[in-house]
Amino acid sequence: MTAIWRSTLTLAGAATLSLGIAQAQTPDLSDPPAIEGDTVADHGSHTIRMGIGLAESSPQYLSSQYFADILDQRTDGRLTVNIFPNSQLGDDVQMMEMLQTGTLDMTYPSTSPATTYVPELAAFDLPFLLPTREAAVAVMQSDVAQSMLDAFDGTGIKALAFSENGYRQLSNSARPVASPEDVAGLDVSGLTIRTMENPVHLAIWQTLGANPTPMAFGELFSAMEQGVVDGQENPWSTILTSNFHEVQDYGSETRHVYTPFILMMSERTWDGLAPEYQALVQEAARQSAEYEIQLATEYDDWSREQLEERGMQITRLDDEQIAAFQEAVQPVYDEWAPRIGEDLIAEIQAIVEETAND
Ligand code: TK8
Repeated sequence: MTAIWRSTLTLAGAATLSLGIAQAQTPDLSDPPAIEGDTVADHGSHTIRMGIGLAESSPQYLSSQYFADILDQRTDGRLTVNIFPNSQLGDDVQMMEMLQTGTLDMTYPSTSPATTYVPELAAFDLPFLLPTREAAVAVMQSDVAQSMLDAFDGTGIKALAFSENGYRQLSNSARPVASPEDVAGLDVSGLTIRTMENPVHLAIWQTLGANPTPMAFGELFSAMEQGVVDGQENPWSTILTSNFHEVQDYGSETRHVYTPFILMMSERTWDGLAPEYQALVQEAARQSAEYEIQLATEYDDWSREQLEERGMQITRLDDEQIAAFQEAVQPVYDEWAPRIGEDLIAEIQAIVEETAND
């Protein structure tokens, strides 16, 4: 364990004490894998600024800290990564633009707002495409996914690795939701739902009869607090680590989309690194992405239980109820599959099938 890693734990502990909350801040998390490999030769010192959307307790942050530790340890402190959490430097869209102009070195967005650079990424936004985490991981590790990363070449962004944001679940402040009718509100109005800045997500919630409002993640908490939107959708871990339960009474386990993250670097920063440093950054990105998926997995069900303990009323949906949502969003497939690419979607579905047969 390096000093950087230890300081994270201390911070988490301090937060627990000052809030006086007995509840655990994180589940029992796996320790990061030991950092192995030789120290690379001295090619100069660089400080890398990384902005991320989520909080210090999130798998996104913890794995970024591991990424930083790998670089630190394997360069004798010559590559330093400073992480800025909680969207303090901007949202996913802004931080990707900062990568392009070289005003920020690294960020860790969801794939959904990155579809403006690589349209094929929208395949991940199709609802109910990846039924299991196993299938999702197999797709993220496939050649199909690698070519999506490669497709960033020339955009000003070097895409390094996929990892897990996770299965998205609906939360809202108005009512329990167990069906598409509950979203649309037959006798009342449709829920106003914040979505990511992505047209397929907009289509999903429009089709379900909600009033979707695309909005930056960093503005979401106060938008919900002030009643500008009724709800949002994100993995349980994000709902918990971003304290959304303080302003959202209801949750529904819809699992409607599995969203990946992509760890990325400014091409300008990348081009300024010696080849040996580049290779190390790429390797550390893969290692930390793998660790992130593990942490996200450990967080998922635990976060739902924590949210329940903290008073959120969570509706579990049975297979039939999920099927009702799946049927209701079929028009999204009809509209978007041809635009995203039928062949690409078929390739992804073949990988999904393979994992089901294993
Ligand atoms: C964090 C975002 C976020 C995403 C969203 O930067 O915007 O809802 O799920 O968590 O990538």
